[in-house]
Amino acid sequence: MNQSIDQLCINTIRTLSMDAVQKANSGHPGAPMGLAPAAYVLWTRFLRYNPRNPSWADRDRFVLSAGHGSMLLYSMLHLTGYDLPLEEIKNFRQWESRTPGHPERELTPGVETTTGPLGQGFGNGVGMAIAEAYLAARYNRPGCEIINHFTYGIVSDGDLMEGVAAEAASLAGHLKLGKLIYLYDNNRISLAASTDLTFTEDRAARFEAYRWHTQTVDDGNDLDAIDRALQAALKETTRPSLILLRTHIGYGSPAKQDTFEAHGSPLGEAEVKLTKQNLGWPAEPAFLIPDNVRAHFNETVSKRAQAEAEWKERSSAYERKFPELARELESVLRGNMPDGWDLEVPSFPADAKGMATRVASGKILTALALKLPMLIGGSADLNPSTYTALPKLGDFESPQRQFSDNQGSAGGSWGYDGRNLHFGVREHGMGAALNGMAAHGGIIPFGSTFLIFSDYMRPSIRLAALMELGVIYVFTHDSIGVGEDGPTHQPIEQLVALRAIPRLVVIRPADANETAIAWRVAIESRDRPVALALTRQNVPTLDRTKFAAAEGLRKGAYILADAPSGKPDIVLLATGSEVSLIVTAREKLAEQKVNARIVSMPSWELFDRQSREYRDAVLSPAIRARLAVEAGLPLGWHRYVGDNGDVIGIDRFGASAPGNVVMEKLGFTVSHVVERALALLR
Ligand SMILES: Cc1ncc(C[n+]2csc(CCOP(=O)(O)OP(=O)(O)O)c2C)c(N)n1
Repeated sequence: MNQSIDQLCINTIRTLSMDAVQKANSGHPGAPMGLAPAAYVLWTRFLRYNPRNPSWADRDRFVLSAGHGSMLLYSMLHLTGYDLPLEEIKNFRQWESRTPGHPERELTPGVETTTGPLGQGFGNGVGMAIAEAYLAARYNRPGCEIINHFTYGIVSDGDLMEGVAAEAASLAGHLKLGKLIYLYDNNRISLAASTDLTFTEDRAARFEAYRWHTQTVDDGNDLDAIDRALQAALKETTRPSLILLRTHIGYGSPAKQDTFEAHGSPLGEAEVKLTKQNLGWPAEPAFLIPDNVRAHFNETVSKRAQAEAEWKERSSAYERKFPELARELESVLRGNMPDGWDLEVPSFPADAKGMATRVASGKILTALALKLPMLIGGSADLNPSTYTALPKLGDFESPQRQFSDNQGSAGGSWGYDGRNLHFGVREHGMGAALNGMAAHGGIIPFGSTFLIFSDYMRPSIRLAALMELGVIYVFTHDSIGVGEDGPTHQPIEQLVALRAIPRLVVIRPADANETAIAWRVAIESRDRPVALALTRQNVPTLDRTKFAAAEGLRKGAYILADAPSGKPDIVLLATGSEVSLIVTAREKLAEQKVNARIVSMPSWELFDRQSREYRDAVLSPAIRARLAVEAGLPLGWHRYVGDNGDVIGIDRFGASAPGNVVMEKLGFTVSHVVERALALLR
């Protein structure tokens, strides 16, 4: 093959991708074929990584937001020597292979984040750049840059069309994240059509308006032009970069280049042959990697991996000069908690008037943040309502930005060492960025909004669960108890919808002390996201000398108070604000000689993890009269109350009126609980 070594490498990437898709008879060959030159330049001249240590903390991050082009990433990971043998490439999209249809974090070494739902990766990259900027600002010292890396990404038409990318781009531009560099695969084709039918805005102008640095490269095969654009992007330090790269989907395929047929199905045996011929490539064998291509990649990669060796030297110097900071950084990167991290978490005295769990949460979060430098986050423009500001711990903003009006500032420093993220009214962008922050490492991210708007970030929450990321969501205004804002703001099906996401832990604490335990569980949960559902309205702080300790929350459900004999006539279950209803209902029932056990059940997921023995001890399946009370959709509760049990829930939308009135009208009163309990016993 009479081709330059660059060309041979690029055609190897193309043909590996084509062959893998063809063998699997499924997948997306077109994007990898068009993007091969850009990926080649990026991996051989720019990215700093070490395939032998994929989790090296200061590596550059790479996000393939267009996850359908996964074969591009797998080809690169294989050629650059990650632990991804050719057998895995041949096993693309097969059961238990490490080359799944879309890139999956944790499954494939070198894959930083799970992508596939378009736009999410774009937002993850923004979160990674936020994490890098924070850790750099906190731990670097003049002459000692211990954290200093870039976040690169490849984004597609689909990514840029999705709303989540618009939110994330707007945020990144505002934050002046200069170390974020995206290559946009401008191939003018998406899954079902030419972008002439769908996507004709001036993308460069749009990103300029977001205050991004944009460049256009007209020829996606021009390695020098790609190189120059990436160099210029590196030099731009106060704006994220978008390089609009004109590529051709299915490049080299005589019949399918520039058509949407190249997007999502194998080229076909005959077309693969013709394409290889066109590229000056032998038809056989499939999965051909010429020896000189192997040698070239090996040589290049060993040079690139030098970066880690140099970093280790810098690390040793850093440890000598700043031993305390170095220790903190190491433990933060490992995800270890400092000793006594929860010692300052308040406990709350019994109080019949009580406190909203969102308010308790604010006090607890403030105490935790003082001990945990890795805990950073904020809300989607709702801090005054969600109590998620960290007072005096700084605002995460570019040090370059001048503010004429700093209302809403949390106080403390302005800069990338600020712990308060002002996400703006961008729930979905926030969700995607939180995932990127968690995936980056060194951060425990939290994000907050009203429970009703969890719907706006649900796709990101699902991915956090899929990726096993320890993101914390603070969802306040968790029921019709919200009141006057009315049905648009009153969650009904949101709790159940969140519980439906596998691996997500949903916790709806009953009072201030349960909230303190819930936060501990959330901090400790480093491989599962946790959603806290908190009240807007006051709830009584239970007297724990009369009721079981709030520690019981760790088990998901626990007996607050039992029938005197331990043999109740009825079991009452409730979560969150409704726990106080069953507490009083128990007293009323006792007046009528009915013995009730009351169970606080803040988390189904935590409860389901307990032994059968424990679960039976709490629910007593032999007792058929079981009543659950929750101000949300009753769906799912019969699993706990049984076929003969009953649920007081809500299967309609809420209403606009004061919260206590809406609660009363929809049946959340002690007398209604008592009435339904007695009905069950009859
Ligand atoms: C949120 C979301 N919606 C829809 C899809 C299905 N889908 C996969 S790729 C794609 C469009 C592909 O167009 P483009 O992003 O331009 O990629 P290219 O065809 O250039 O590879 C669509 C609609 C998806 N993956 N994610």
